[in-house]
Amino acid sequence: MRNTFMLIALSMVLLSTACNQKTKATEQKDEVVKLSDDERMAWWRDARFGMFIHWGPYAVPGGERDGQICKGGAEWIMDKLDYTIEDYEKDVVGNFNPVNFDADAWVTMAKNAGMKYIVLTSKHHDGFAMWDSKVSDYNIVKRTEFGRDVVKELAEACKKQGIVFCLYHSIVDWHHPEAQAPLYPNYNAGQADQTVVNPEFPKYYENYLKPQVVELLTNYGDLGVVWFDGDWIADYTTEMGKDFYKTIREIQPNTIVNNRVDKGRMGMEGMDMEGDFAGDFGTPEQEIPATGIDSDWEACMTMNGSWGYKPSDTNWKSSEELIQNLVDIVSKGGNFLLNIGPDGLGVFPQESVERLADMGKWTKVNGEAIYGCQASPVDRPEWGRYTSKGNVVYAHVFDWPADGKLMIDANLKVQKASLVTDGQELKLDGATIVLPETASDEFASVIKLELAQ
Ligand code: H79
Repeated sequence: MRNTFMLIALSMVLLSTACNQKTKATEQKDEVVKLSDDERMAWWRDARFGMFIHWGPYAVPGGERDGQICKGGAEWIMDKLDYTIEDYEKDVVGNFNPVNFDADAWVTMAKNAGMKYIVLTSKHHDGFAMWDSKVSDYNIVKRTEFGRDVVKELAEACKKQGIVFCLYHSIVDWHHPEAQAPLYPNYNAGQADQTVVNPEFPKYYENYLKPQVVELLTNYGDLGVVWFDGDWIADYTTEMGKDFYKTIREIQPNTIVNNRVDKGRMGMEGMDMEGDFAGDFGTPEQEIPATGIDSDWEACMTMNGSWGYKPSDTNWKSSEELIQNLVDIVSKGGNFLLNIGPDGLGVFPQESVERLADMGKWTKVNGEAIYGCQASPVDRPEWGRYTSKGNVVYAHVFDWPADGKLMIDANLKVQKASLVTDGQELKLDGATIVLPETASDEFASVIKLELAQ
């Protein structure tokens, strides 16, 4: 009885802080309820599936300049195809006029796909701000004919549709004079040669990078996550990282910050090495860890090979692969942040729209086996993956057995098995489940296993 009461009270606190933090913060500054780390992470751990959006002026050239196509991500075109700052401002920023941008439509597509949060690039390595910044006029409102505040429009659309709004922000800046260019042989020197030191960088950190993030934390309501990138440059230090993390949590105590705010990350694998580093979750990029990890993590991934819009890259992952990636990630205790690179007019590529729709169809039916689920309690089976929730284990069958017999891990004491698709109960024969002839889902068929108490 007492426990039930505590649970209800806790849910109310969680709900009210999630919904009203801004109101409270603006009306009665000292009344923001500071959550414990587990309470603060609760929505994110339940959400499991989010949308990454890489969008900026680089969407205009889409990875191509004078017939040349840049290698890798098209958001790197300024560096990869050697734009001067002046040429980038003129040819790329100068032609950015995304008249078809529709924040509500974007958020609806994320929501219908089953995604629970959106992470938008407020600034990528090119240094261009996608909001009406007072710190610098190198931003979408002051420098484009378009003139609209994209961060604001998306923040509002997310709030309206019940999606958690989050921002990606790059520490690297190829436009700010104190962050790089005149001091380095090329924009990327700080990455290639870790011995190059830029004595001006601390000024950029204090007077530009930090104030811009403070602006975003102050003027756009609650941010679910602040997602940093560019942590690898030698000029950025662990002292800055710890100061940044502290500053952010002072303004929004319940926000979540990724581990790239500090210097603990071990390469693309994304998890922190041993040591005292700031950050709330690990960030494997374009890869899924081989086994489960017993701490918070989120794998980010593209649908083709590029984060920014790149029509020349037609190497799209199939809907099946993307759905199975989501299942694989949740079976290992992680979140899936799946990227979209809208084009220069503000439209999602058709290939992405189709894949989002397929994922939506799947999550609508099988969402109970994803949201609020934890890692598999047993080793991964040959035919697919397991996820778990309390006393239930979900078997996600990727390869439907031809003989109609599904071998279940002997450590699972299954009392009842049923198809998630239609609730149909399945016959149990020891550690074997007797299946219908055809798979219940074309991508991943889910069987609910209720365990003995
Ligand atoms: O925004 C997208 C990319 O543009 C950005 N991250 C995603 C989310 C990105 N920037 N650079 N990279 C990805 C690749 C960088 C790789 C390296 Fe390193 C940086 C190689 C050496 C320094 C990471 C840190 C791997 C080793 C150390």
